[in-house]
Formats: sequence, C-alpha cells, structure tokens
Amino acid sequence: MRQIDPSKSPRFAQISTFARLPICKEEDVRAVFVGVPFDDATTFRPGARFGPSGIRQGSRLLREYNQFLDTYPFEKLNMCDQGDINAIPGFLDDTMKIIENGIYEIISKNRVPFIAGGDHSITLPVLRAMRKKYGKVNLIHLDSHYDFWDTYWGNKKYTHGTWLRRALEEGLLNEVVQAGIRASTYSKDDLEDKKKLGIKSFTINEMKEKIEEIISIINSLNGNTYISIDIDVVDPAFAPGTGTPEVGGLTSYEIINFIRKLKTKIIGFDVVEVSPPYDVSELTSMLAANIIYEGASVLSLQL
Ligand SMILES: [Mn+2]
Repeated sequence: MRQIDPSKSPRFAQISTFARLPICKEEDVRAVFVGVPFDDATTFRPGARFGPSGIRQGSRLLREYNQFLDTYPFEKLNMCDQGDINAIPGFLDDTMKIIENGIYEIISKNRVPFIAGGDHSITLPVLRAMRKKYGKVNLIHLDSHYDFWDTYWGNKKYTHGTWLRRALEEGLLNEVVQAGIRASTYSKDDLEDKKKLGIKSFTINEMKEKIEEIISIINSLNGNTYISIDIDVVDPAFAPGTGTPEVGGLTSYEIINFIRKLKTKIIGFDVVEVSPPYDVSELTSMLAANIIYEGASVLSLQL
C-alpha cells in the first residue's frame, strides 16, 4: 500500500493510521499493523492501553524507502492498518480469548501481524493463535525483565510478568532466546528458574558485549519465529513512556540496528508496554513505530 501522499497532505494532517497507510480491506496483503489496547494485567504504571493510538500518532514521519535495508516495506508487503482488537477493560479472560481469535483471523489469511500493545500479557493469547496455525514457534524476546515469574498477588497466574512461563507450560514454544535482561529480581532463585525453563537468556551486559554472537544464534534458528519486544529493553532515557522502566538499557540506535540484522523467518511481531501518558515528548511512541518499520523492512526482504 502507499502512504497518504505527503506532497499533497502534510504529515500532521489526516486521520491517524500506522504510517498514514490505508485501513485494511480485503486485498492481498502480507502484513498488517494491529493494535491491542489492553493494560489490565500490568503490575505497576498503567497506560499501555493508549499504546496503539500513540504509536500511530508517532508513526507519521515514517517514509516509504528504508535506505539501510534497501527496501520499500509498505509497498512490498502491501501493508495496511487493521485497526484495533476490542479488548474489554476489566475482563482479562474474555480479552485473552478475543485477542487469540482476532490474531488467528489475521494469520489464517497468511498475513503477518505487527502488533502494538498493550501490556505484555497480550503476547500469551497471540502465541496461542500462532501455535494453532503454525505449531510450536521460536520466540525472540527483548526485555529488561525475565517475565517468567509464576504468580503475582498470591495466585494470579495471568499478568504481564508471567506470560512467558504460561507460554512454556502450554507448550506453545520451540526455542526461546531472550536478551536485554537487567532488572533486579525477587530472589537469586529466579536465575535458577531460567536454567530449569531451558531458555537462552542474555543480560544487558552480554547483549552489549557479544551482540554479534547473539544475532548469529537467532539467525541460525530453524522455522517460524515470533518476535516480542518490550519497549523497556530500551533505556528510559530513550523510552520513558513505559510501565516498569529499568535504567541502563539499550539506546534507540542499538535496538534499531539489532532488528535490521535479523534474518530469522518472522511470522509475527509485537512491541508492547508503550505507555504514552508517561511521555509528553512522544519519544517512546516514535521509537516503537520505527521498531515496527524496521521489523516490516526485514520481513519484506524475506518475500
Ligand atoms: Mn519488561
């Protein structure tokens, strides 16, 4: 699809869609932008329900040609804006089902969803939909947190900090590579859990020191791969608008450059935990929009 022509209509004008792309109709499209505005499973600062609209607003400056990957992603993917999945505030179980069905509907048409969260709990129903269509998938998970805690508040199993453990328990995942981890943890035992769960996990120090090695591990994965990016993997100096910020993270350049190097087969992609109310400068939303743009560019090279 083509963006609204900026030579005729300024970039601050017109209704907000992702990158000023058309709203999806029944055309032959390979990738869509879709919002999942749900933040009831967040454990600290809320506001990620405003992520999709914030990211659309922050995407207005994206242009059609990506010179670093030599591609026109929107045109190649025939990408459009699918609108939002209607999450129900206050009703986690119902919302999980609605997300799973909504994403399944998209991927059953062989479209790759680029999903704007929402808090990180939304990734669990997305992965359930992926499993239904593709079987077990690989997961690349960028985050400052492990997200494999068992429960919160005593016995609550479904939160934005437990989705990864649930996904592993439910047998949704093949290989898991997570990177960027740096948050303090509840106990040293959390590090033991990492070994027990059998995932490849890299701290921010490892990510900074051996980025090429981590990329080559990711690029050697076989089969379908889902990419889930918690914006808090980026330093709050670059991405302050998020629910559980952790200092000492990636720069915006580092994450963009990381994504450009991915060669794994992408079947879905999310950017979650963008909470625009905590960021009056729109930096976080603009970064999230650019991360999606780079992910779409990488996918466009795989066609
Ligand atoms: Mn996180």
